[in-house]
Amino acid sequence: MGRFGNQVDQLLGTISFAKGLDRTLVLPPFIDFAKPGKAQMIPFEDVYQPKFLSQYLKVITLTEFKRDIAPTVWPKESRKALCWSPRESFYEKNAPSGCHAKEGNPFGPFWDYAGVDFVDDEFYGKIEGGYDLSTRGAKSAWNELYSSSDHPVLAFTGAPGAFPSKRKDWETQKFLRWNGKILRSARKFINETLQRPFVGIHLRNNVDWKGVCEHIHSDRKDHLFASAQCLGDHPQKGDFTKEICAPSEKTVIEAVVDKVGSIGARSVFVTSDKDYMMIPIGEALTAYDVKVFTLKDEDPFIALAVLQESDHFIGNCVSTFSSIVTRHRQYSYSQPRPSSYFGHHPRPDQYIPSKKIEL
Ligand code: GFB
Repeated sequence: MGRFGNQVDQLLGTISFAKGLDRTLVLPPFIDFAKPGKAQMIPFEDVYQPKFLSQYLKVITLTEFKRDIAPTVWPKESRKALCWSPRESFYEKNAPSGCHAKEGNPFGPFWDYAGVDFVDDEFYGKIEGGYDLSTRGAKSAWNELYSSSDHPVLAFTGAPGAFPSKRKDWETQKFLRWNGKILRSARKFINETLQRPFVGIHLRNNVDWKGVCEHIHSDRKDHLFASAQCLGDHPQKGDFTKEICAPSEKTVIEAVVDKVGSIGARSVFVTSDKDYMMIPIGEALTAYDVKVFTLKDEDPFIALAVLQESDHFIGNCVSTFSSIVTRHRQYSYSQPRPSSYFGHHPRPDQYIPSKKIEL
């Protein structure tokens, strides 16, 4: 579901599901919507290294699965799609209700890429909690209803992982290590262009984002996308303001100048899906003799890999794209690398809003 940040979020839950059932995870491709028309599939191994993830659970690439496993273990006539409950077809009014696993974009292109057609459907809505194995009885229900001897392959029409991801699954991000080509490009850029210490910032400000931030008001209590990363689960670590979602130029500049000053940064690295604010940031930093850089023809994976390596990262709390960076920094090293968020003024961790008690 969604673009890269959303897909990684759901991947974390999917990893947890496969690990919880002691199943092997067939590494799915990432789905790229950058070009109009049919979604493009990016092989998992072109983005992350399977060997690191295999330190945590059993995995197999889709290529290996298609070549070595599927033809014998999952013969064509036994391929069933697994979805929560039957639904009507979007296109064929008279078709019986079912999973309609290959209907629409990116679903059709996804399963075509996997080389899979389904002969039937299975509905797992009967399992209380669904794919959330922390629900009492869910794990044993999966093992009973879908034992690996009767159902050697579970093929889901949607990722069996929550969105937004659950905090308990965040640490798994450390097993998602960029593919060598991405890492080399990021390190080359850092070594040849940036001077350490450097502050990395993510500015999420394309037109689609404006619509997202309109849903925020001061007494909003529930989360939006990745907002739990700065606000906490309750949420208890600050007020959910519009500035957290769509920081003004003033907020961005103040945060960057403040961080450059406090860590003695010598350069700033900016990524964005729209407005890099290069001129105002550059002007604000002239007094510090600090230069501001971006990647030429920014590749989102390389951009994320550079941000992960920064000495301090300032992200957008609501964006799942930012949360890839913050999770990596939090969990991949013996000492977490520092991150902060535009517009967020943290309250101490232990503060939890108390419920009003009527006496
Ligand atoms: O990753 P994503 O789900 O994060 O979607 P959010 C945002 C996409 O925009 C990324 C591009 O996957 C990238 O393709 N993008 C964002 C960027 N920031 C950058 C950047 O700094 N550099 C580059 N190169 N690309 C939300 C979703 O996006 O957007 C919601 O969570 C919804 O589902 C909403 O779609 C509108 O979480 O930021």
